[in-house]
Amino acid sequence: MFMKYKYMAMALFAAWFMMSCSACKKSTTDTGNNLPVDSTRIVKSGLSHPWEITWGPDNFIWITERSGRVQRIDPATGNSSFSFTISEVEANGEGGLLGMALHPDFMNNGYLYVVYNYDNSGSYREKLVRYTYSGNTLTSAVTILDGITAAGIHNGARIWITNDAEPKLFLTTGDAANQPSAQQTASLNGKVLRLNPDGTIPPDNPIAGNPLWSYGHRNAQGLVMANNIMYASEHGPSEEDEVNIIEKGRNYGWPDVKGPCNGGELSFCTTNNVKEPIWSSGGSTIAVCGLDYYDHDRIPQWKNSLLMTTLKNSSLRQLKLSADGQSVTETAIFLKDEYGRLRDVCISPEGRVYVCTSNGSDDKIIEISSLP
Ligand SMILES: [Ca+2]
Ligand SMILES: [Ca+2]
Repeated sequence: MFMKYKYMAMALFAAWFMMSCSACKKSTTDTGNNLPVDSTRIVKSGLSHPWEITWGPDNFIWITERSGRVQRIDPATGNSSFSFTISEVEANGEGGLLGMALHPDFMNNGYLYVVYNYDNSGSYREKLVRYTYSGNTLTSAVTILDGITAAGIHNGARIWITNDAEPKLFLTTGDAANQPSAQQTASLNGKVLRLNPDGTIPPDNPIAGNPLWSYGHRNAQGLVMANNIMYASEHGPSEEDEVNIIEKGRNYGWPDVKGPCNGGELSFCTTNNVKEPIWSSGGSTIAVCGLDYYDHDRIPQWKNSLLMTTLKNSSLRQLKLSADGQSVTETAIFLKDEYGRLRDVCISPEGRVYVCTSNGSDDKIIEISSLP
């Protein structure tokens, strides 16, 4: 009888602990503050604010620079075999040419998607445009989505296209310095948007006729899908950078909630079913940016991890995932202060990792082939 009550008390305590601790940060282990990498190699230098680096199905690195240039770079030599400048791009503060993605069937259709900021009759705006790569140039520009508000800060924007029979295009947008827009479902800002690659709106989006997929985002600049889970990294204000798992129709809290739900945020979180981050930076920020998923034998220490670049903290962060991908179990820091601000990351099919800097002059692409 005594044992029965003891177990009941333990179960009640466990239930209370789980409820009261729903806002607690998941326990993660920091395995190192500045771990060494070896076999780094400068692939390319002389760049200016590279924003996107992505590994193409042609085994070249495709890159955008904020001023409007798209290039195709040979990862072995650093030679640029193709360069095209989008003249409409207007770089202003953080704005300019931002994310880029190649269609899964790029080798056949040549579809290349870019998102950039431009001047629309005196208004600074953001749009998503599809080009066709053909004859070693970009032709046939088609506007896929327009009318996103842009500003000198908080423009997002990463693109992810799923590799399905019917691919879907996801785009992160920032609040463009207008915080309430993130909670307004009619606004295109502060969202993860979901479109068909031709710009039409999928019928199974959360709100009919609306590209909104999730909302309450401040400025997400990293986006990757792995094992059917979509991860996004998001800049916090003076605290609480976030990594989120993006789910259909969910509210991610901004500007009412920063990082996990706690203190005065709890009632908003309950009322709005806010989805908490799987990782956040706590009381300071490191300016989290490009995100990719690593699961290759070449660097076994990084298997089943998110790799995330940071600007302010000038590092590459490893976020080791749990087996189900739903939480972060360990974090580690690499390349800290070695190359300056790091903007984006991509991974080759052979498991080599590439990062690009964002220092503003003589920016570089750096290859990491192994860890000690
Ligand atoms: Ca959030
Ligand atoms: Ca909070």
